[in-house]
Amino acid sequence: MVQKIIGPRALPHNEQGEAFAPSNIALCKYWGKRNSDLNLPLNSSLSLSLGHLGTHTRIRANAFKDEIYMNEQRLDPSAQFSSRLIAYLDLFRPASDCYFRIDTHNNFPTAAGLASSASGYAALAMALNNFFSWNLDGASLSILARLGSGSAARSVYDGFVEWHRGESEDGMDSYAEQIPAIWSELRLAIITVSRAVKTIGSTEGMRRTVETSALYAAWPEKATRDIESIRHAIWGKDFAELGGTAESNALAMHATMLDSRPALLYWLPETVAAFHKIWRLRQDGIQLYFTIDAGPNVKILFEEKNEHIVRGEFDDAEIVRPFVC
Ligand code: 2P0
Repeated sequence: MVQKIIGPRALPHNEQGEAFAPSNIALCKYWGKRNSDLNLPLNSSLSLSLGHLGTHTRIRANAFKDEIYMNEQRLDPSAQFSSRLIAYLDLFRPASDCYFRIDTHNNFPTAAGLASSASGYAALAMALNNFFSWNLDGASLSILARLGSGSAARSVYDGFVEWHRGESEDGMDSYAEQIPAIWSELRLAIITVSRAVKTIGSTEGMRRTVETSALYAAWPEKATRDIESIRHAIWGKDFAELGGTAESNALAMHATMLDSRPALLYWLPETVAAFHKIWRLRQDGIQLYFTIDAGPNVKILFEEKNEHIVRGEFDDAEIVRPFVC
């Protein structure tokens, strides 16, 4: 598959290649794979990129071995993070004795509990594209990023992004595209409930859900309907439809997790308390909606006019303006 995109590997390279990719939060979630080697999803998904919050990566040639630095710290090559990254680099080496030095920086607070794999693999695929001067288009970059981590397929663009699940077995039609809409007043707040590393990662969580949850059968169809509604909401700038659908989609994903054996529950008491607080404020007429990924931290969707309320009600909220430079 990689050869179909980049052609023969024996290319000269530049002195270095670098790129930035934003983190992203799905409004319609990716949950479940039909092929775990190629990260091919069972449903399409739709996300919002987080503007300036993301990963910057620089790649250079290195003698003798790969070296990976994250936020200036040299990583142990045998750590799980490094071996996954090195296996990804293996897909692109022009020769087996060609090594890389990777310097990667996440500018979002680690405490925010944002997944680093989405922006990380998108930035790496884009930095490789610059290093080898492949001149790839967005769809090809999205496919290469997807091979590192599914959600990275969406992080090669800013703004609203739809990742089409595709149908083909080789995954060449499973890539993301930008939805060219701008919604300057849209805001997202990250409410950090826990900084602990989760015990069950998304890859394992998805596998368990697909294999054991009876409710999962209804999920791909729900996701298809939700993407339709979110697209409609984006083009009509209908915030209640956007937020309401995103919230319902996240809760449905968690329902399939709860239905798994053994059950998967990523929520903490503080997570549920945040849900209740958001619902209470909504009953009082303040348009706040939440979404939540495979972890305990809550993301609130709101419009600019309610920013002071979110700041007042949620002390440690990290507020993101996805469409403001
Ligand atoms: C998403 N998540 O759409 C969903 C919602 C978590 C919950 O994409 O196995 O780290 O690398 O393809 O991309 C997290 O899954 O999983 C994710 P892999 P990934 O954002």
